[in-house]
Amino acid sequence: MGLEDEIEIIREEIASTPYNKSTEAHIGRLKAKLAQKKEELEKQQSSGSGGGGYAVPKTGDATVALVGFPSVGKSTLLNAVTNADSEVGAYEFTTISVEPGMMHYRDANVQILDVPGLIEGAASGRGRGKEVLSVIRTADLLVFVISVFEIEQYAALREELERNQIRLDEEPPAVRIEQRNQGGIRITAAVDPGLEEDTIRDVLHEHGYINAVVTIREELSVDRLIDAIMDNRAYLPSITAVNKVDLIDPEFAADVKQELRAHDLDPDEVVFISAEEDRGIDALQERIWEELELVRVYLDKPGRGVDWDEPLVVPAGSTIADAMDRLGGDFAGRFRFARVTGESAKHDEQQVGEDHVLADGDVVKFILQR
Ligand SMILES: Nc1nc2c(ncn2[C@@H]2O[C@H](COP(=O)(O)OP(=O)(O)OP(=O)(O)O)[C@@H](O)[C@H]2O)c(=O)[nH]1
Ligand SMILES: [Mg+2]
Repeated sequence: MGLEDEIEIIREEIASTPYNKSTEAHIGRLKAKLAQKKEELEKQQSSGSGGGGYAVPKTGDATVALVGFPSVGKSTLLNAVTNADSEVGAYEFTTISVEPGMMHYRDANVQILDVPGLIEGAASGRGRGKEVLSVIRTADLLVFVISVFEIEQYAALREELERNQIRLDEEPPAVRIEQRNQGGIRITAAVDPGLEEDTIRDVLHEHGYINAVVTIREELSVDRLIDAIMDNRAYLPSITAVNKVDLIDPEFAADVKQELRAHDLDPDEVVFISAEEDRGIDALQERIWEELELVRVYLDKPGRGVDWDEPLVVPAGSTIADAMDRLGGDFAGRFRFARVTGESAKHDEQQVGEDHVLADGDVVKFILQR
């Protein structure tokens, strides 16, 4: 029996088992087994296909992937938000490889990747799905691009990614698993974990854990527990751009909104655009910027003053130490303190240490040992 058949049999058993307290542990074991088998299958397939050709080097301060079916307008959008010159065509699969572009926005450089149409069935290794998915995983933000006439595609896109271990708009599970040499599986939960201890133990056993300390800080489902155990999950935020609004008569706007709600999209959350007519592009760029949660730090360089053109761009929550990491060189070893002016500082030129958390627009002067 091949792996595919084994997977199908486990799937069927899960589907035909009613879920309740007495079957929870059993279902947990089945789901854990399923996750393992799927991973095995994935390994088999990727070793055969050779891969390659889709590794896009990350450049800039953050990377955004445009994800959508063929012909929804991804290439047109890429051209509208960046300085790239991506191939645009009126037929499907004109984008034969990932097209990168750079979006300059608010003094930051955001790499935008136009990935080829993510087709249904890609998960099973057909088409270019695997390569496309591997590029998507490395992004910091996904922009789903759908046409105003094909809103139903949104669910298919999300399902495709979900099936491929890309978790959208959710935090990684607040679960820590530490291997031990003895003592069996011990569970500490800061909150009600939502699962029976036996279920948690069985799922971990199924994944090969014999001795471990499991710390749980959220209410879990079996699926979330498995996500916590597997280290191949990607957790990505997403936004949705609804394109080709120029083709919609204003009197149908209400229908479009209803259609969006019917497909689990909040009309107030999506960004309406016309990539072709350059409408809504500014708003989309602003949303991308907001979702990336970046912080611009302007460096006051000795003898040269503040560089207002090219800030250091770091994720929100970054500290002075993180900023030095980003700058590289032998900064950290010579660091004495920094002077910060801006939102994060109590007053101008506040003297701070490595742990100081930076805010957008801060001006920083590093004081180093000579
Ligand atoms: N009316 C209108 N047409 C658009 C808009 N955006 C794109 N198009 C057209 O839609 C067609 C497909 O656009 P592309 O940008 O090539 O679409 P794509 O998503 O890159 O397609 P693939 O590369 O095949 O995946 C082209 O004829 C575009 O001119 C828009 O906002 N309004
Ligand atoms: Mg294209």
